[in-house]
Amino acid sequence: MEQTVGRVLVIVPTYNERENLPMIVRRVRAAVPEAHLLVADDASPDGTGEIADELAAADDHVHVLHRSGKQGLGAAYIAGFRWGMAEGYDVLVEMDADGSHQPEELPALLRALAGGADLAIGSRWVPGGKVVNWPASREFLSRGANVYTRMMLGMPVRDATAGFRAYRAATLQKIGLDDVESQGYCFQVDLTLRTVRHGLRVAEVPITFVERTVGASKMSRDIIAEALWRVTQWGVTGLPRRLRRSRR
Ligand SMILES: Nc1nc2c(ncn2[C@@H]2O[C@H](COP(=O)(O)OP(=O)(O)O)[C@@H](O)[C@H]2O)c(=O)[nH]1
Ligand SMILES: [Mg+2]
Repeated sequence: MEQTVGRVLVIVPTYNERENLPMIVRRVRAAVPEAHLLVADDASPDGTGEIADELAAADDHVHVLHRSGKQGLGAAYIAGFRWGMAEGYDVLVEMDADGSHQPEELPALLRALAGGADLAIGSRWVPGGKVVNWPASREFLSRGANVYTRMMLGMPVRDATAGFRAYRAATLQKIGLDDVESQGYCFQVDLTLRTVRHGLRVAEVPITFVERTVGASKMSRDIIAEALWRVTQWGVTGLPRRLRRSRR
């Protein structure tokens, strides 16, 4: 597998995930033994950073990026991407620490890259995709966010907010990370839009998303507000471009 896509770095952003981190590291190491892991911890008050250090000390495939404080998922991933690209990884994977993204499904994402995709998204909202243990309110939020995103941005992507994905390093180089302002979960939509606008190939791979059983979600009103505001803004500023396209 790895021969076909090159060196893989799985980036796991953490904020208060001490109960989850050892489990997710163990599962990634078992599912894709060649891959390396980078834990990007925002100085979690619960000591996740120290646990990450212990895991890294015991395993040369595990690395830690300590950040100074909670700055959002987008900022943590950008720091992780930069670290991984500087280290020469060919594929940068995004994966939550809480078990929602099953490491056992990572090989399917990597296969999609090997098959020619520039970005492989682990999708809940394509045929075969599933969500386990979500309250109706959370499913409504995710489906609604994706319907709104598709309407505003006109992207042919069913799960643009998904956080389980694999990028080729070349994709991130092409789309550029320097001017990404998204801090929260709209970071996912932001990078998807950039990838589509660059004419790069996005593959959606069905996954089963399993809601966490331990620890707390960091989803918040502020994160939803940022996403709504930014997607609306991208939709409005991108409108002339969509109209030009549709006339052709
Ligand atoms: N480093 C860092 N990680 C974060 C931040 N916000 C969320 N995360 C991590 O991102 C992943 C997804 O967050 P989670 O709370 O599970 O979101 P949900 O699955 O949408 O409810 C988890 O691994 C979190 O620990 C942040 O501000 N900084
Ligand atoms: Mg979660």
